[in-house]
Amino acid sequence: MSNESLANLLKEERRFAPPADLATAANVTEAAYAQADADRLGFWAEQARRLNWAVEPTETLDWTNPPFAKWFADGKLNVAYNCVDRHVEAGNGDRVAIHFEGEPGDSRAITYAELKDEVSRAANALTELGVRAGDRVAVYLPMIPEAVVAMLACARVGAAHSVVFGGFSADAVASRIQDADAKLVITSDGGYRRGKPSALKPAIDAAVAKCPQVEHVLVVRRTGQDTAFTEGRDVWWHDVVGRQSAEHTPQAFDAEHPLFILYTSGTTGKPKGILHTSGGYLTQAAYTHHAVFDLKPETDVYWCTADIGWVTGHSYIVYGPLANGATQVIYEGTPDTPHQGRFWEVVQKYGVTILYTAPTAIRTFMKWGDDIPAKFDLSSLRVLGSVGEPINPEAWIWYRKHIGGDRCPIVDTWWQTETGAMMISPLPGVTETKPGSAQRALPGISATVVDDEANEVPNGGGGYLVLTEPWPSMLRTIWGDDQRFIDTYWARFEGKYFAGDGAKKDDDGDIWLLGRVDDVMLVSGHNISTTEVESALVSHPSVAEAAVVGANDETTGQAIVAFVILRGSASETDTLVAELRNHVGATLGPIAKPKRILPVQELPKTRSGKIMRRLLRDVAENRAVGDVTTLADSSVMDLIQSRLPAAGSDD
Ligand code: 6R9
Repeated sequence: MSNESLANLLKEERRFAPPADLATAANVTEAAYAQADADRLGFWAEQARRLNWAVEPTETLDWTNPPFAKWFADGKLNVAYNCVDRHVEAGNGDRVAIHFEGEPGDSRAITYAELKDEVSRAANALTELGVRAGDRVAVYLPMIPEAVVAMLACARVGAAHSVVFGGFSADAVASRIQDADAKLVITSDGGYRRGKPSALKPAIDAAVAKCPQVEHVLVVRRTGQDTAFTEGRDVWWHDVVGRQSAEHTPQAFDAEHPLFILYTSGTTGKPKGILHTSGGYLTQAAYTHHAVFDLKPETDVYWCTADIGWVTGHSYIVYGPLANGATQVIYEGTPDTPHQGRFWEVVQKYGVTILYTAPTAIRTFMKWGDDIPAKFDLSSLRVLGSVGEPINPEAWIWYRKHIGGDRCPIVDTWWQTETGAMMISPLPGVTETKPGSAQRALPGISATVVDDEANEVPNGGGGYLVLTEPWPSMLRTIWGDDQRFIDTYWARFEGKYFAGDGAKKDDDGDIWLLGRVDDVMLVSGHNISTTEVESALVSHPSVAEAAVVGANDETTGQAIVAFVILRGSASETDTLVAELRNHVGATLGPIAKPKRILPVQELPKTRSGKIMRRLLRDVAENRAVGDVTTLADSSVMDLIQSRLPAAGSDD
C-alpha cells in the first residue's frame, strides 16, 4: 500500500465491523459490558464457574487491605486438574491438546489423555525429587512440550514455577533462582535455534554453581548433544519422569495459593518477581481467552507464537487455552528457519484458525515482503491477535490484509506481566476495530487515562493509563518485597494501579497506548510519545522499523533521536534522512521532527520483542551502554555502535 493511501485510510478513520458470521455466533456479545457494569463482582463470580472447584468459593473479592487483594479466597482448586484432567473426564481425552512443531521439522501430537499421563508422571517425579507444596521450581527450557508439562506438574503439586527465558545468561538465571530460592531447576541439554542445536545446560551449570540451595537439576534430552552431568545433582527427565506411574491424585489448594513467579525487568532496574496466585488468575486467563479469541474448542486450532518464558506464554499457551480445552500449535524455533515462510507453512499445515503474535514480528514479516505469506493457504484463519507493544496502523493494516485476507478481525490486546491476563482489547464479534487502538477495557475491567493530578482526562485527552478497580488476575505482590509493590504500582495515584504506560482517549473514548512513560520525551516543553514518532516513521515506504529516544539537549531539554532500519531497496542518503524528518513533521507537526536520524541494521530487543530504548539512549547520549543481559542478541549493540557515523556529533 502506498503511503498516501494509508494516510487517507487513517484520515477517513476507517473502522472495521466484525464479520457477520462471527458476530452471530460470538462467545461474548455487547451485553457482557452492561452485565459487568451492573454487577462487576457478580460477573467475575460467574466467570469463576468456568472452573471446576473442589470447594466452591462463596466470597468473590476481599479488598479490605488494599493493595493486597484476595479473590475467591475460600475456594479450593487444583489448576492442573482444570487444565487437563477435567477435559479427559468430560470425554475429550482424544482431542489434541498440543501439535508440537520442532524447528528441524519433527512433530508430535499430544492428546489431552496423553498430557494428563505425562503431567501426572512429572508430578510424581517432582515429589520423588523432594518438591513440596509451597516450594519454588525454576524452569529454563526451549519451546518444547516438556515446558508445558513442567509448569503443569508444578501447579499440580502446589509448587510455584519461575520460568526464565532460555536466552538469558547464567548470571541472569542465577539471580532469579536466588531471589525465588528455588530448590529444583528443570532444563534441557539444548534446543534448536536457527537450524542448529543450541546448548542450555552449560548456563544452568554456571548459575547453579552460585545457588547452593538447588538440590537437583532435571534435564530433558532434546538435542542429544554432549552434556556435562554432576553426579547426584543432575538427573535425566526420561529416567526419572519415565519410570513414574501415570496415576496422580491432584490435591486442591486455596485459591490464593501461589501459582508462579515471573521476573520482569521492564526495560530498567532490578528484575521484579511478579507473584500470581491460582483461582483468580485462572478465571481471568480462561475468560479472556474465551472472549477475546472467540475460541470454539471443538473446531479451532489456536497458535500463540510467544515464548513460554514471557507472560504471554504463561497465560495464552499454558493456562488460558488449556483451561478452555483448546487444540493448539507450539512451535520451537525462529520464523525464518529454514525459510521466511515458516510461520505461514505452519498455519497451512495445521489449519490454524486463531493466531496471536507481536507487532515486532508483524513488522519483520512486512520487511520480508508480501509475496512470502501469499505463497501459502491462510484461509483457515478467522481471528488475529497482537500483543507486546503498540501496533502501528501501518502494521495493523498489513496484518489484516496479507495475513487475515481482509476478513479476520484483529484484537490488539493490552496487558502486562503484572495484570496476568488481557485488560484492554476489542472483542472480535462486537467491536468496530480501529487500526492502532486497543480500544476498550474488557467486561469486568476498569481502566482509564488520568493527568498528573489523577484527574480523568476528557475524550481527546492524554496522560497515564490507570486501572481503577482490582481484577482477578492481578499480581498479588512483588516476591519478597511488598513495599516495592506498593511504591511501584500504587503510590503514584491514590487508590489506582499505575501501569507505567502513556495513553490517550480519542473522541469516542477509545484508548490508544503510547508506550512506557519512562520513554516519553520532553522537547521544548512538549510531551511527545516515542510510539507516535515511530509510527510516523514506519508509515514512510522506506522505513521498515524505527526506535525513537529523547537524548539530553542543551537547548530543547531533550532532542528526538531516531534509529531506523531501512527497507531493502532504500539507500542511506542525506536526501532520504531529510525526507524522513519532513515526513514526521508533516504527520505530527514540526516539534516532533527528529533532530537526528541514524540508519542501523538491527534494533536492540528483548526476547519478547520489546525495544530496549534505554540502551539506545546510552548511544544517543554518547555513554557506555548499560546492562544488556536481557537482550535477545547481545551483539546488536556492538553492531549499532560500530556502524554509527560519529555518535554525539550533530548532523
Ligand atoms: C503482555 C506483555 C507489558 C508492557 C505494557 C505495554 C506493552 C503490551 C500492548 C502494549 C500497547 C498493546 N504492551 N501489549 N502496548 N499495546 N497491545 O507484553 O507483558 O512483557 O509485561 O509488557 O508491554 O507497555 O506495559 P509485559
